Amino acid sequence: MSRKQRIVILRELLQAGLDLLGEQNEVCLGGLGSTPEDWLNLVRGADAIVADPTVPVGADLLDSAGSDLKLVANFAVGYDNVDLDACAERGVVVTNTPDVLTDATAELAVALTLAAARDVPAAERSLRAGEWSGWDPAAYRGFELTGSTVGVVGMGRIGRRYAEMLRGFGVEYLYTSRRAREEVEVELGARRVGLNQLLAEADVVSLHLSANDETRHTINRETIRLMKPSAVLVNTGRGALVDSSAVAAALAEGRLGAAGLDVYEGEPEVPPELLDAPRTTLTPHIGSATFRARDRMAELVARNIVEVLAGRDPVTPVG
Ligand code: 8YV
Repeated sequence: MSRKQRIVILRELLQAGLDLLGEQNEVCLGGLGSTPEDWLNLVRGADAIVADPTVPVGADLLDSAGSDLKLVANFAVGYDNVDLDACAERGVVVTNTPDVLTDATAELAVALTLAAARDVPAAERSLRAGEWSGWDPAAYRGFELTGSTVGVVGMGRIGRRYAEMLRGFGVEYLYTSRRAREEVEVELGARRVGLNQLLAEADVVSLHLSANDETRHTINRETIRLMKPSAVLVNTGRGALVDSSAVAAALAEGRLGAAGLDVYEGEPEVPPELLDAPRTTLTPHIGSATFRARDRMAELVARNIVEVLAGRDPVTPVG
């Protein structure tokens, strides 16, 4: 009888995914509280590993898994936590969960755009604190999205969906992308420009880049100087795209209008300077956190495992 395949879920996989893994496999769960030390032990002898953005997958983990390892299935579309070279050197396939979270993440970017522009969290806090003393024409004023210029930094799947969702606001679009995206130019009248021009002209700057050495701190002290003092910055990509101290300082000094952020460097810590900064809407990395998207992500993780362990091609390989 052939041996059971060992699938190690380093933290958590939703039931929708577990249901597809089948009883013929051995499935081990680390749980949300598991530590890097636990992971090194758990992976021993694994045929497949399920990771997520909080689990760095590097040479040490791969070596601890050993030579049976065939697949790292990342429970996310972003895979900056995975050392792709180390996986390739060991012949380990890497997969992610694209498409199924595009709508959910784009919707959160829209929500953050509006919430930050109108500073909904501060208004809500003020109401709850009993500070609302009646109608005041000068109070609680924010920025209006209608008719504004929206800069989409990174016109991939999520950036495009975000742009499409804003159509009803009659906005103009600028975008950056490694290559021209004819579809969005035709569909939305979007203009491809360099980053500096986008930052100088946009009323809203929404980041949809993957995190790597080139994109680290795309928004920093210098690039913020190019932005309008009323600009709204939105980040649903990765925390590393933004120098949070520079953003917090610019907000405090009135050199930036507002920020809606879902991701942070060093999660789950949130840079304290952001917590103290005015006009910030901060959410805890919930871009894909809808019932539908998370279930479909979990299913895609499982489908990749089933295919690769059966010796077939992965459904959504990376690289
Ligand atoms: C979360 C994401 O990381 O897919 C990504 O890249 O950032 C989000 O979907 C994911 O939900 C955590 O598992």
